[in-house]
Amino acid sequence: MYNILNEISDLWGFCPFDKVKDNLIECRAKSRLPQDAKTVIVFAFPYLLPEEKYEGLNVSKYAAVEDYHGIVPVKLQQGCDKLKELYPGEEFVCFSDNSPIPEVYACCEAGIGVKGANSLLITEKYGSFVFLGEIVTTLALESERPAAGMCTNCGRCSKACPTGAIENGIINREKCLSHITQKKGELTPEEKELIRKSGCAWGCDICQNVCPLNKNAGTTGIEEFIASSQPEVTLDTEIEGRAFAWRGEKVIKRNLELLEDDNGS
Ligand code: B12
Repeated sequence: MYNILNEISDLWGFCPFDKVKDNLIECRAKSRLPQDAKTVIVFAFPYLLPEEKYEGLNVSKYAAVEDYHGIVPVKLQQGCDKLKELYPGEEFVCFSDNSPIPEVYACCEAGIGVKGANSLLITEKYGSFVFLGEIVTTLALESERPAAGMCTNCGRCSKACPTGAIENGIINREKCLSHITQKKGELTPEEKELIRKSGCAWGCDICQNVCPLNKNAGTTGIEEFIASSQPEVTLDTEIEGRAFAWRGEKVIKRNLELLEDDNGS
């Protein structure tokens, strides 16, 4: 069984389903949860590239590689199929992002990292530059690692956040610049200015880049991410398969034009 989990990712752990069952996120995917779920097998997928691969970067690092929504679920589903062969009487259902599981919390319970004041999971090996995904199963599995706690709360992320979105270890998602870059329609002059100043047309990495626990974050070995890296997005970039595609062409183009305005002025 461990071989199957290691093939999915080198970073995984077990969280009892009971720990998350009262804090599930309301979403359509919730109906796919197995009836008698006992364990959430959580996985972290690193996506950080070597520094030289970020030349010209004008989107957040997670958006510089192919959209993980097309990669992580495939790896998880392959794992589910193999686990089902091994345990035919049990159910295995995978989720990532569009998931009823509060992923950061489940990973902390499984002991694969700590929750940062920036609300993200920080792992020892890859820092917070990881995507999360999970397999929810009826199989009862004993957690191997103790549950992890919080980061050191050094305050750097909250000080560096240009919108003041992080207060006392709690993030205000409406204020988060990543959220602002994803908003549809006309932005306020203040929001436009924030995007221009950040130089980032999609997402935001400021709270991650300043985190001391990310200082020695390891780079990804996942071929699909390495091969697909494209740090600079332009108005001509094919958006299909990119992290910003789901929001439609208008939003990323609007943001890119804001950055162009800045370069021209
Ligand atoms: C909505 C969302 C966003 C929103 C809001 C983010 C936020 N922090 O609230 C926006 C658009 C702003 C966003 C931005 C980003 N996101 Co986002 N996002 C999500 C998503 C889809 C849902 C999060 C959510 O709403 N959770 C529900 C809330 C209520 O959860 P919560 O605050 O953690 O609290 C719950 C638990 O902690 C738990 N809990 C807490 N304490 C306790 C105690 C006990 C005893 C118990 C039982 C439970 C419990 O209960 C709470 C209620 O359910 C998750 C995927 C997922 N399914 O989790 C990705 C996710 C968190 N995002 C991710 C990423 C990569 C990002 C960005 C880095 C992208 C970027 N570069 O721009 C930024 C980072 C911004 C930031 N600092 O958070 C990754 C994070 C990976 C990591 N290392 O942690 C995730 C996990 C997606 C993934 N599958 O990889 N995101």
